[in-house]
Amino acid sequence: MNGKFITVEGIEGVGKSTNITYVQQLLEANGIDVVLTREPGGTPLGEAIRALLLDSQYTGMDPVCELQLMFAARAEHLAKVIRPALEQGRWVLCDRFTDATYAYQGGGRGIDTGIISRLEQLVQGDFRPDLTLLLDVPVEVGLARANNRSTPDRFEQEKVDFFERVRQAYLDMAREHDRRYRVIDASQPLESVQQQLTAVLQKMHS
Ligand code: Z5A
Repeated sequence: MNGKFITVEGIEGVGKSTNITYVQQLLEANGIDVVLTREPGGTPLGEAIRALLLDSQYTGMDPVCELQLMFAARAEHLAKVIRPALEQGRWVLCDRFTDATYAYQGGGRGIDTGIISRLEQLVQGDFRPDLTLLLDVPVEVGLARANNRSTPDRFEQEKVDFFERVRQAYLDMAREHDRRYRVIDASQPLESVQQQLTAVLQKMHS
């Protein structure tokens, strides 16, 4: 595959949505053809699964059900959007991917990472992102930013200790996969966050 696959990760309210558009514009300004997408979602079927996953009506959803819905949406997304775009030489910029499953279903819900890894192998084989941008903030900062918004979805109703485990799982993955990950200090003002992102991306396509 010729294109590059970049994922953006972090706990709730870190500023993924705010910054992913900035990253897209930066790449496009350098003549790169970018497909912006997200997980769970990114296809009609994936978006229908996303609606189920976020619906507060299903509070208390069984963690293994949740895990399998994440990978079901991902299989469709890979087949219909991600792999075809990369094969055409386009770059895919994705708001969350499998690392979110390790962080939320593994770290947050406590599902054994060996089980997640088996599903990852089934759905993706050896396919992994070329670059993962981890926007990192202390949990209280992320939650304070997110709380300024509308009605909380099923994940946003979780307690602080859930998000502490999610954040720790991300930081552990960043250490383990340090060639793929770049950790961005997203607690800084937006201008500084975007300077950090620019520095990382300039290195990538220079
Ligand atoms: N999930 C999962 O469990 N397993 C999986 O495998 C996958 C996902 C793929 C939906 O994801 C949920 O799915 C997610 C994990 C789960 N749930 N949670 N939590 P999502 O990515 O769609 O939802 P999200 O994490 O809740 O995203 P978000 O709430 O939209 O957050 P964000 O995009 O990171 O934040 P934002 O909207 O860009 O910024 C929040 C506010 O902060 C906003 O007012 C900004 O203006 C402000 N902001 C941003 N940056 C700054 C700085 N630097 N300074 C000051 N203020 C700032």
